[in-house]
Amino acid sequence: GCLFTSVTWTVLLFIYFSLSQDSQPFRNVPVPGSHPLGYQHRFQPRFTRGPGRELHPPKVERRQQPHEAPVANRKAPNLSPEMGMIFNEQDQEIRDMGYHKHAFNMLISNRLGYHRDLPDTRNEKCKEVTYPLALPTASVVICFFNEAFSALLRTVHSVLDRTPSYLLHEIILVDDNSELADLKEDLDSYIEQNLQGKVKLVRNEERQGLIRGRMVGAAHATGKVLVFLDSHCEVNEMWLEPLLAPIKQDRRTVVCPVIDIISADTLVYSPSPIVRGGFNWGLHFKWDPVPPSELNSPNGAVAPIRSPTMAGGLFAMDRGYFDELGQYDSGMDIWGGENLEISFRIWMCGGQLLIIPCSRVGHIFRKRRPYGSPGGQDTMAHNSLRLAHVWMDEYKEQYFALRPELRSRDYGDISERLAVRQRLKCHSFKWYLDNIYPEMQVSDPRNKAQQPVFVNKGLRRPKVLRRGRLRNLQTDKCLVAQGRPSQKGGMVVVHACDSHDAEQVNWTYDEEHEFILAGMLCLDVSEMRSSDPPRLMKCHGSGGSQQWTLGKNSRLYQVSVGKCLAVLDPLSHKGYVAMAICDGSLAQQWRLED
Ligand code: LR7
Ligand code: MN
Repeated sequence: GCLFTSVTWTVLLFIYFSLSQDSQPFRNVPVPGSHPLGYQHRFQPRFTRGPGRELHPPKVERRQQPHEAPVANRKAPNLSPEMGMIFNEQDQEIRDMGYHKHAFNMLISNRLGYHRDLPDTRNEKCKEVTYPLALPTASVVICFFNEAFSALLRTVHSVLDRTPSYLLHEIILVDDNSELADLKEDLDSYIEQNLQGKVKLVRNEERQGLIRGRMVGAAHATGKVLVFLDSHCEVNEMWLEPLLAPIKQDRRTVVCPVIDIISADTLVYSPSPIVRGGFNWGLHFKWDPVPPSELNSPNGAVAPIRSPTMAGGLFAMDRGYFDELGQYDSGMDIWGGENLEISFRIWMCGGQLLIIPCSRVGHIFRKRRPYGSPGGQDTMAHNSLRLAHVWMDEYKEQYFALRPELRSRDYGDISERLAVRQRLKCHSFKWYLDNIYPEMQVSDPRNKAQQPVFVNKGLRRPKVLRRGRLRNLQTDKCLVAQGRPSQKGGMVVVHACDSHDAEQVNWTYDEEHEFILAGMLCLDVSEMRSSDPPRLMKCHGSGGSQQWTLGKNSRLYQVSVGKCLAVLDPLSHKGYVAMAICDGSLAQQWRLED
């Protein structure tokens, strides 16, 4: 089996390298200078782009780990558009099953293995900052439910690979009663064989959700500081010291790294701009630009930034302080709301919450959550309701104005949480708004229209690189919309080329690697069902399903699906096209011509 695997990998890598040629035009694409306002949605960061962006070369030879993915794999450039290439049915299955179960490209995640080098996304000045040698030790708590094995192990190994061992007290994995066989069967022995010592695995006998799950992890921890991470993260160079130093200075300081973006479709790691946490009256977390008054260092953000809220998954906090502050609300279920709850609590009860620009941790941003709650409840609403009733005083009316149906909804017993607020003699919510989040707009709750929203449209238009018609070399036909070119969800087909047909010559290919027809809709392939034919969809600007490369070898390669656009049956007048395994055949060759 082992021999077979290595032979297979050698063959795959050979094919992979020989096919990698058309990624060349996109190398050295600079990191876009991103403005925080470009951050439109937490699951659709807008500012990262560019398949095949040149990654930094490895700085140190990494330790050889005994039980990891095929060795040759690690030598591969860890990212190029071809990383998601589908070679056979098994690849296809891994990819589709991965999207279905995890909502990200598990094929690429598996190919990356458990270790990879990352671009150092810190500001240059961070490299000059020095930290005290004596810092408190950290217990890293990672709670997971049905996580992809490779993503979980890459999270764990990134911590082991990039944390000085004298600072890493332990890693505590909390399995929140996952159902996946590999997590149930292989994880123990993997830990036993490879991670003995630093990594502890705790299993919940019943699904608790991430909030109680983290409390379980914290209860097992014995290090001085708790560091929470999601189970699909990768920590970057020198990530921990900048988090520990401010806690050492003041134990009531809670810190978050900058959360870099790992693309769900390509697994490309790219930097986030420096933004801070806010929220809206729907009690959803959002990113805000940092007000100039909060930018503590004159040129570029290096110094800590006060943040009204945290995203939730990635932060460090003194363990004693975590207990003193009331841990979490154990009445909250599965997912949602705990991030705002702990943020309000930190500020209102005498602590502070900081974002540390020199600490970088990547997180896979998915477009949907791949799991629900056991009973199908809306746990976000339940949890938000609890936090509103405990912490928001009269301002909970702002929430109810948007969610009137929740006004009378039962939210369980909150007496223990009210007692926490009493015991800690916390400030009012008005104090929090006035002093910590003055940017928040408060409207008369009877006028529900006033939700602060970000306007992103028109801020940035990708530059058009080429335009013209897309001619298929086998059939000599051109790619057109099957119906009206403005019809969302419409299919594309090939049709006799006609230079008088304005629509045909109206394809544009832009710097975001999008193919746009008639300036309106983007050529898009469903990531969930990559065997569906491509369609014309609203351009979402976040790469993935709308990201294509057209190389010298004339193939129209879909980056996120790992396949090429092909004419299905060259003799049929129907002109159907589909995504197919790239084989270099004429049916898969296209020319974009004036
Ligand atoms: O029942 C569950 N049990 C779990 O153990 C459900 C989830 N989990 C685990 C899960 O496997 C994962 O490791 O909990 C972790 C977080 O769940 P995600 O990754 O589904 O959450 P998210 O990244 O979609 O959502 C963000 O908001 C959540 C609100 O409850 C949590 O605070 C997440 O930690 C948080 N993630 C981040 O802050 C990362 C950056 C995202 C942004 C912006
Ligand atoms: Mn997450």
